[in-house]
This record gives sequence, structure tokens and C-alpha cells, in this order.
Amino acid sequence: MKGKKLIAILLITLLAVSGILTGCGGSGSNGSSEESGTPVDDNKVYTLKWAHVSPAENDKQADAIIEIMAKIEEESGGRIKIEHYPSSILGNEEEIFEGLQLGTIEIGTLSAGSLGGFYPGVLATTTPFLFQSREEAWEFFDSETADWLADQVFQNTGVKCVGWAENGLRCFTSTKKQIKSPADIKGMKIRTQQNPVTIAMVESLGGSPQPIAFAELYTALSQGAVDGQENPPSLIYTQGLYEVQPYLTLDYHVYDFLGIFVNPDSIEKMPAELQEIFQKNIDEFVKIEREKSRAYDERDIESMKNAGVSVYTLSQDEYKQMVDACKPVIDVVRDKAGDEAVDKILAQVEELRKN
Ligand code: EAX
Repeated sequence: MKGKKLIAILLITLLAVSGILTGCGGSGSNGSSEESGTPVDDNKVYTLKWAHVSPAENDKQADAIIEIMAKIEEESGGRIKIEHYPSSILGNEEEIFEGLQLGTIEIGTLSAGSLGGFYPGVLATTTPFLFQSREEAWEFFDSETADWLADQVFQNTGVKCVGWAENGLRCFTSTKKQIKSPADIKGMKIRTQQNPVTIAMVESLGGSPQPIAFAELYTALSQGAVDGQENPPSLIYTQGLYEVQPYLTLDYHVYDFLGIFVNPDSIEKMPAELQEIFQKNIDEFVKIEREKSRAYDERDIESMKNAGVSVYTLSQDEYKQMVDACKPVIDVVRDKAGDEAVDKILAQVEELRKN
């Protein structure tokens, strides 16, 4: 009896000790404190800073964030508060991503050109004329290959991608003349992001790529430091670039995502129920923002026409000239993004087209 009693006492002690150890800083499957046994403070408010470089209002991204912020605060009973930091207030896209890595920023949205400096594999999605439409791109970014890309971003940077929204279909604008073919781009200084694929694309078209931060772009155009740039129509309008760019060409050469990235610890320290509210609303944000991007493009193309901008649609032949001139860029894409990412992405696009 005595031996059995001793074993029972040891077993209970062992279980108690393991329970305490797990409770101190251990984390459950979602890392939330409640799973680790630590009492959840039902009144704690989690404040998350959401940073990006797009305009603060009347912009697809900002308007979608403002909408979803309110929903998240309401559904969480005020326990999740999102603070909106647009217009490069917290730095350019690269600095925002560094903030996500450090934990000084909790949520950030970046386009491919900036993210590529942290995980080059995403640059494969900026292959010129890869997607035939935004709807096809949405299917891609909702696919398992996009999930794989998100996982690769996490493995390579420690930052978590929670959704793929839309920056948009990038188009050229110019100061001196309408761009209708590569011949028109020849010799032009074209502002690009620090994206080696876009830089190669502009060179392949005969232009001179000039990497400049988005926040400095309006000034560079107004001072004639560059002769043109490329961005989605809605962003060209909401950032005011049309005021200094009399020519817009709707060539839609690249579909650009707007990845939503978070500092994992900032999210995982919330109770599981709040994490679920957060992710559910991020999924909703992606839908809202994509629809706004499509609608605002149409709205803002009309606004630019009314403001006197010459808006040009390429003929089939002119479009083919642009596509053909960009074909050599795939070699740079493979060199920078790597064959694995390129092959996975091309295979996924091909698969989508079968259905
Ligand atoms: O993500 O820099 C750019 O041209 C991007 O489109 C901008 O940062 C929005």
C-alpha cells in the first residue's frame, strides 16, 4: 500500500508541475494565452497599428480599412482597436515591413515590388502580362499556390501574410507624349519600385528605370526628374499623379497584389476568439477591397478623363508589341524569384485556365 501511495503522490505532483510549466508562457495551438492556462483578461484591449503608403481617403484601400476597422471593433466588443496609418506616415513599404518584423507595427499592407526585397519568390507574380484579368488574378490569390507563397514569406521573413488584397492592374502614365508602343517608351525615364522585374521590364521596353519611393513620386514627376511611371488607375488618381501626368495608357501590364501582413506575436497574444474575429474580418476586407479597387478604377478613369487626361487604350497590334517586347523579362523573373516559385505560379495559372 505504502509503495502505491508514494507512486500516486509522485504522479499527482508530476502532473501538477507539468500543468504549471505549461501555464507559464506555454502556448496552445494558436498561441493564445487562454490555451496556456493563463487566465484571460476579458477587459484587455488590443491596439493594432495598420500602416500603408496609399492615400488616407477616397482610396480603395483606405476606405476598405476604415470600413473593416469599425466592424472589428464592434464584433470584438471594443477589445480590438485598429489605428489607421496611411500615406507613408510610418515609413515606406520596406520600412513598414521591417516594423512588422520588429513588432513596432502590427499590420501592414505591401505591394509585390516592395515585398520582393524580403522574399523574392513573390516577384514571379509581377511577370509582365502574366494574368489575363483581375478576376483571374483573384482566383490565383485564392488558390493553394498563394497559400504556399504566404507560407514562404513567413518561413523567409517571420512575418505572416493573412490575406491577398489588390493594388491593381498597373498602367503607364507619361508627361511628354502618349505611350502607344515600346517605341514611345524608348529613352523615357520611368519611375519604378525597387523591383528588379519591373526594372527589367522598363529596360526591355527601351526605357530608363528610375527607382523612387512612392511618397516622393509626385514631386519627381512635377519637377521632371522622371518622364513617367506605372501604377493602377485608381491610385494614379487618388495619389494626385494625374495632375502632373497628362497621358494615361491602359495597358494593364502587371496585376499587383496588396498583401496584408501581420507581426505574428501581436495577433497570437490575443485570445482565440479575438483571433477568429480578426481573421474573419480580414477575409471580408479582401473581398471589400478588391471590389472597391475594381469600382474605383472605373470611377477614377472617368474622373481623369473629365480632368483632361488623355486616356488611351492600345490596339491589338500595339498590345502585342508590348507583350512581345516584355518576353525576355521571364529570364530575370527566374533569376530573381527562383525556378520553384515561377514553375508553381505558372502551373497554377495554367490550371485555372483549364476550368
Ligand atoms: O503599394 O510604389 C508603388 O508604385 C506602389 O503601387 C505603391 O507603393 C502602393
